[in-house]
Amino acid sequence: MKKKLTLLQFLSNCLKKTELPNLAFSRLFVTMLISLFCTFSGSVLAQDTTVVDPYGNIPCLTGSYSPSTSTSTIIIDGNPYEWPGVLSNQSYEYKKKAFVNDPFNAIGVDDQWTNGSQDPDLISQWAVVPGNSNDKGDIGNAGAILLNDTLFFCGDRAAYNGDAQIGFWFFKDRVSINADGSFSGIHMNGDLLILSTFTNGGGVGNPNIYTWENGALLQAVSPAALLATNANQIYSPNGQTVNLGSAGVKTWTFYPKNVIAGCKDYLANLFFEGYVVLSSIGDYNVGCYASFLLETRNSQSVNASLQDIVVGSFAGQPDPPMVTNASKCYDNNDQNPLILTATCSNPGHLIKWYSSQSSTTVLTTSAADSISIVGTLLIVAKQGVGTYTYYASCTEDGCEGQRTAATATIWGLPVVSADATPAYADPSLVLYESAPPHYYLSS
Ligand SMILES: [Ca+2]
Ligand SMILES: [Ca+2]
Ligand SMILES: [Ca+2]
Repeated sequence: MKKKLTLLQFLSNCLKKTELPNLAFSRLFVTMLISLFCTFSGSVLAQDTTVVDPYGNIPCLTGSYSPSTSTSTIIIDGNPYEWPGVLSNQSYEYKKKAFVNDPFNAIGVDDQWTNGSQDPDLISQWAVVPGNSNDKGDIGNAGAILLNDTLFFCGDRAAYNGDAQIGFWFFKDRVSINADGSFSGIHMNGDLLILSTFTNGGGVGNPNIYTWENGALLQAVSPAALLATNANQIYSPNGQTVNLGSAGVKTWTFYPKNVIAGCKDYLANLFFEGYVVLSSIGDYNVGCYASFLLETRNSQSVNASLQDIVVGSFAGQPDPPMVTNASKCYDNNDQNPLILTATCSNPGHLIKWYSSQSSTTVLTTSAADSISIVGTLLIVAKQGVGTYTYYASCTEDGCEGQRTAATATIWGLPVVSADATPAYADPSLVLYESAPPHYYLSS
C-alpha cells in the first residue's frame, strides 16, 4: 500500500539505503536539501504562537494572560488565575492570609533542607543550607488564605518531570529561618501539616492531614479536604501583584524550567491548590496560625526526605495591641494612679493583661498588687519609685495574638551634687536651698 509522505519525511527517507544508492554525493545533496527545508520551516514556526517543550512535546502557548476579576473565593480546579485577586482583597474577612516568593530557576540564591530534616522532628532539629534543590522540587510561589472555616493554600514548582510531592505546614508560633540555617519557633498543639498524595500526573485528590499533638503528628481521621494540580496547561499569573495590606505588595513570578524562553505557562502538574475545613480536624483550630511553610518532598511518606522550602508569616492571629505608657515623679502627696492603655486593631477584640511575657495568668483587679482592670485600661496604684512592666494582648474568637509591653514608671526625686567655691572668702556667706536643684549664696 502506498503511503503519503510529507516533504520532510520524503527527504529523510532519501537518506536510507533503500531509497537512494549510498553514494557520498547523493547523501550530501539530500542533507543540504534537508538543511534548507529546516531553515525555511524554522523561520515560519518562529512566527507561530506555539512552541514545543523539549521534555514531552507539551505545547507552551504564548499569549496574554487573563486573570480572574473575582476577588471572592478560591476554586479548587488546578488553575491559579483567581489567587491574585482573592489574596489582594482588603476586606476584613480576607485578612488572614499569606503570600511568599521563593527564588527559583536561579543558581546560588535559594535554600533547601539539610541534615536529614523530617516533618516529625522538632523544629529545633530542622536545618536548611544555601543551595538549589532539583528542578522538580524548586518552589517559586506559595500562598494561603482562611475564609470562614476553610483554609485554602497553593504553591508551585519549576519543572514537572517525575512525581510531585508537596507539604504545607501552618504553625501557631512564629516560625522562621535564622541566618545560620537553624529555626526559630516551636511546635504547638494544633499545628497543621498537609501532604499531597499525588504520585503521577495531575488531577484532584485527597491530601493527608496531620496535626501536632503533644509532641507527635496525629493523622486526621476524616478531614474535609481536597487538593488539585493543574492537569492541563494553564497561563501563569506571571507579573501580577498580590496586595497583602500591611504586609506589603508582592509580585507573582513564574516561568517553567527547560522550556523555550518567554514561556510563562504552568505546564501540567506544576501548580497545586487545595483546602481543608478546619472544624473537620479539631474544634480548637480556628485558623490561629502565625506562620506557614511550603516544602517539596521525595515521597508522600511522613518521613520523606525534604527538598526546597519557603517560610512566611500568616496573618491568622490578631495584631499585637498599641499601648500607651505612663509616668510621674515620686511625691508622697500625689497618690494618683498611673493608667496604661491598650488598643487592638479591631475594637471587638478582647484585651488581656499579664505580669510577664510568658505568664499564663491573666491579670485581674487586685488590691494586693495595687492594680485594677477597667475596660481596656490597666490602672496602677503603686506608690514606690520604680518601673512596673505589664503585657497586653488581643484575642478574637479564642485566638490570641502576640503581647506588647507597657510600663508604669514612678521617677525618684533628682539628686544633685554640687561643689561650689565662693569667689572670695567671706565667712558670712551661707548656701541656701531654693527650689531644687537651685541654690543661692547669701550673707
Ligand atoms: Ca483555582
Ligand atoms: Ca527555598
Ligand atoms: Ca525555590
